[in-house]
Amino acid sequence: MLKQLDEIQEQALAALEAVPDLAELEAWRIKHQGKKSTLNQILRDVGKLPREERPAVGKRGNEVKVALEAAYEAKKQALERGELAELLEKDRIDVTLPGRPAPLGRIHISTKTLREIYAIFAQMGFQVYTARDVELDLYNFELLNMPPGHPARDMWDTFYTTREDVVLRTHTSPGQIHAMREYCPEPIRVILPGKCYRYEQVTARSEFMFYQVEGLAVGKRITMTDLKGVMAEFARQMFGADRRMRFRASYFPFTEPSVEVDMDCIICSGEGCRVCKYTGWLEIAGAGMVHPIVLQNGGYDPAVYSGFAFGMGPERIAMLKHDIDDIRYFFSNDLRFLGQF
Ligand code: FA5
Repeated sequence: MLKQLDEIQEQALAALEAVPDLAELEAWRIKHQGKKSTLNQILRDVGKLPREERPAVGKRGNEVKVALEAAYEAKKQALERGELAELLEKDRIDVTLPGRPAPLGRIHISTKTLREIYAIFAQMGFQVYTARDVELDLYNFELLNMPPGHPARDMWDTFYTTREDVVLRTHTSPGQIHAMREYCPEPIRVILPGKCYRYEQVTARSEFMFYQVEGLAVGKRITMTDLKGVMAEFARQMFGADRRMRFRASYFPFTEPSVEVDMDCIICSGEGCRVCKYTGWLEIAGAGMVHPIVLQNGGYDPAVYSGFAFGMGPERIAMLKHDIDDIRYFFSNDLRFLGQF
């Protein structure tokens, strides 16, 4: 029996030596120290032995038990230390590695174009004046020489609100009245940028929401030549000296005479495409000499003062500049498009 106990100790310690991890250590513990282990069986049955053998077997059995327990604890601690070291090694952070770059936003192409427009007009002495997106019918139409029922109101498909006299502005021209009433009788040289809204068919060249930049100059002895000079200088700086610009006679109720300003279409080089409606020209602005009635509504005496005004579309300008063949890209939020600028 004593020899068997020696063997148990020897085998158990040898097996313990080979245990590689905590999971197998638990299996070892159950096998060698568990209730059903041979060692515990022997210790349980000590009472059944002949009286003279009992003390020696009991003593030796307990020694083996204590030895296995001590060896188990030592092994357990060694394995735990090893696993911790392994974990630390695996999770080690290289603090010298550069961080992952966070994606940065870009300036929207409309904003970028607006800023270019501001810069060009700033050189010519124009200040930025901002007016509201939601307007009274009075400013959007009436004070611009379009009383209720005026047929020219049909030029702008309007978003009305639940209040009959409140609209989403269809153009930035109502800002002309706000600016004139604020500055009168001082001379004015302002640009008025902002979003405009039109209840119209969305196509390659027309959106239902887009930007406009209005321009307004009021003073004494301002003539159509000043308008032409300002527009030509703007086009030269925006598009380059080799691009062609033309003034085409037009009609707006708030200017007289009125023109439309076209640039030659860069997309088809003047040959005709769907963006320029097969004309070879793309309209970038409406313009003209401020109508005497509008000057009067702004507080200026048309016998003394005159002025010119224009309203241009930055998206149309960006399309011409960057060869973009569809305006719908601007506000459809596709980062593949927006990231290019
Ligand atoms: C006007 O809105 C006039 N208020 C412009 C004006 C101002 C004339 C001052 C005289 C004096 P028009 O509807 O043509 O005019 O628009 C002016 C410009 O806005 C156009 O030349 C075009 O560049 C841009 N635009 C007009 N409609 C749209 C649209 N649906 N989508 C994108 N750009 C547009």
